[in-house]
Amino acid sequence: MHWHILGAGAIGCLWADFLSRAGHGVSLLLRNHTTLRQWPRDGVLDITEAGQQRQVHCQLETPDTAATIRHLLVATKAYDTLSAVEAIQPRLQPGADVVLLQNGMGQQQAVVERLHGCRVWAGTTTAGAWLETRHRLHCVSRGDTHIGPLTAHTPEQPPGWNALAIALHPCTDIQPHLWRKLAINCAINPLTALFDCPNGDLLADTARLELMQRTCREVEQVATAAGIRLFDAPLAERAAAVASATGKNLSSMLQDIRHGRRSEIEQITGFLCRQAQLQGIDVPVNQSLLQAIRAMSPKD
Ligand code: KPL
Repeated sequence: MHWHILGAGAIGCLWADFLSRAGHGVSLLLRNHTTLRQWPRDGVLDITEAGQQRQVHCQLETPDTAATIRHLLVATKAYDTLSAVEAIQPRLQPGADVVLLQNGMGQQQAVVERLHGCRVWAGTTTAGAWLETRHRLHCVSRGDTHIGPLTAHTPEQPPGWNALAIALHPCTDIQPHLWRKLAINCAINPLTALFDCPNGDLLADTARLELMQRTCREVEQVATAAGIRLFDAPLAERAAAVASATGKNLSSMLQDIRHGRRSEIEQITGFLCRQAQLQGIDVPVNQSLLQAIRAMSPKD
C-alpha cells in the first residue's frame, strides 16, 4: 500500500516513520518546489527515539505532481486542512481513503462535505515529536491514537493501519475523542499563550488555576449540551493532570505565537464558542480567551 502524507511537520514525519516501518510506501507532499529544494537529502528522514537512531526513506512530491493518490493522510495545521485537501483533490482516485489527524474541530466536517465518494477518517493522538531540522525528527512518545470513520460504509480503521507499531484505538464514534482532545486544548493552550508560560506554570499560580477551572466549566457545559460525555473526572482535574504531566512543555499554541505563526485558536476555542452560540450557552471566559489570542495571532 502507498500512503501520501500532506503536511511534513512533526506529526506527518512521525507517521511517515510508522507507515513505512509497517511496510507501506510513503510520499511526503511538500508545500511547493521551494520547500522541495530546501530538503537537504532526498527523502531521507533521520529519526531519533529513546536514544536509538534510524532512517526512513520517503518519496518527495509537490501537490502538482501528476500521479494519482489512493491513500492520503492529512497532518497539516488545522486551519490549512480544507485548502490543502482542495489543492490535492484532482489527484485523488475515486473512493480514495483520507485520514485527518489534527488538533481542533470543525475542519473534519468541512472536508467530508468537500470530498464526495471518499472514505474519510478522523484521528486524535497524544504522540509527541519535534523536528530539529526539516528531516531530523525526535520521537518523544508514540502516545495513544484514537481513530474512527466520518463517512458511511467505512471500516473502523484505515486499511493497513493494523500493522502500525503504535497504540491505535479504532472506534465507531470518534466524536467523543475529538471533543476530549479539544476540551484539554481549550483548557491549556490559550492560557499558556496568554501568560507566555509552559503548561505546568498554569498550576503554580492561584489566579491562573482559577481561570483554567472557569474555562473548563464552560467547556463541560457546551460538551454536555452537545451530548458528549467528556471524562469520568471533572475536566479541570483532567486538564490539571495533563498540564502537570507535560509541565515543562510549551503548548503548540504558545509555540505558534512565539514564532509569529498563525495559531489554531479558531479550530479550538473558536469551535467551542461557535457550538456554545448554537446551543444558546454563554461562555464569557472562552470568548475573552478567543479575543485575546486573536489579537496576538498574525492575520492570514
Ligand atoms: O496538545 C497539547 C498542545 O500543546 O497542543 C497539550 C496537551 C496542551 C500538550 O502541550
